[in-house]
Amino acid sequence: MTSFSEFAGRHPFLDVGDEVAAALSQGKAVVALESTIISHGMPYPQNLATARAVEQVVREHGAVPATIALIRGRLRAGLDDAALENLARPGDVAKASRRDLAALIATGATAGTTVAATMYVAAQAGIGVFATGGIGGVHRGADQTFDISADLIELGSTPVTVVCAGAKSILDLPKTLEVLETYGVPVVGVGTHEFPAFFSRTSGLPVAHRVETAADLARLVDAQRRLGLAQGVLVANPIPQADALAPDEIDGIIEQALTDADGQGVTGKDVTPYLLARVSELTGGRSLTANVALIRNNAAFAADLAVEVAGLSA
Ligand code: PSU
Ligand code: MN
Repeated sequence: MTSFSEFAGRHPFLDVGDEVAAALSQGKAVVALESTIISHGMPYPQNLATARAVEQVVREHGAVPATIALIRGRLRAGLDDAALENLARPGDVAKASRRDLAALIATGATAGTTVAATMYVAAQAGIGVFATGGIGGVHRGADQTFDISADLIELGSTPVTVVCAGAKSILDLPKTLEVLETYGVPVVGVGTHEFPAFFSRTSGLPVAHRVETAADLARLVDAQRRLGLAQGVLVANPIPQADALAPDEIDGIIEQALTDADGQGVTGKDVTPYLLARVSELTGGRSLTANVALIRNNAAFAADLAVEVAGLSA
């Protein structure tokens, strides 16, 4: 990635990779991918293998991947392999949500971007579809801690469609859905009327809207855009049946991880990474296998969606 296209100059801190810029200027399908999942969501080297595999899945489904991160003080949409490796290797990589961007840019830092920060960058670059694993949400005990992920506020204010597998039950899922409703975010189930719980396909919690195909969803996304609404669309795509974990298997492990986080006094932005790592440890890697499978599944569906959306505006 040596030269940057027409986007250079439009945004003072954003570089869009050549392939991504070319696809955008030709109205072709592009899928944004986040990078906190690489830097803080999975262990090395599985994180690097997954980051590469997810880009490949997006390509196989006819779209161009745009992994987004902060690299030495510059926001980037579209990473080369050296940048992916830099984010994946244990080292001096920060976690950037929206509130961290200015400070990290000012110090020339390298960071994985959360769903919130990635949505901001995607919107700035003109990318409308974004795939991830799970979003942040309202933490359990939020009535005391007020720990509510900035991902939810971003979904309420930035018009990007985010394909996820629901949210992990490390979070308070009913409160997460309530906050999304308050912020006016459409939550759409893919082939389901239930909000999936990341490792499992069901949570017992209904979602307001359901689609069966990427083509159906493209019409919804197009209507949201033409309405001029500022909100994103949250797409809840359940983990494939074959990869799902039994809820009673994972529930006890999540309880244990939450107790451990409490005991260790973990707070603020460290809570989510701590819980993710602890759940992975306690399942002996079974959760990691499920995590990889659902991300690939989301990347495939997001690419199909981006192709459909591109077809609508062609
Ligand atoms: N949930 C997951 N995997 C992840 C994350 C959340 O199952 O990797 C990451 C995402 O990048 C998400 C971020 O945007 O954690 C949320 O962090 P916080 O709760 O601090 O807002
Ligand atoms: Mn938090």
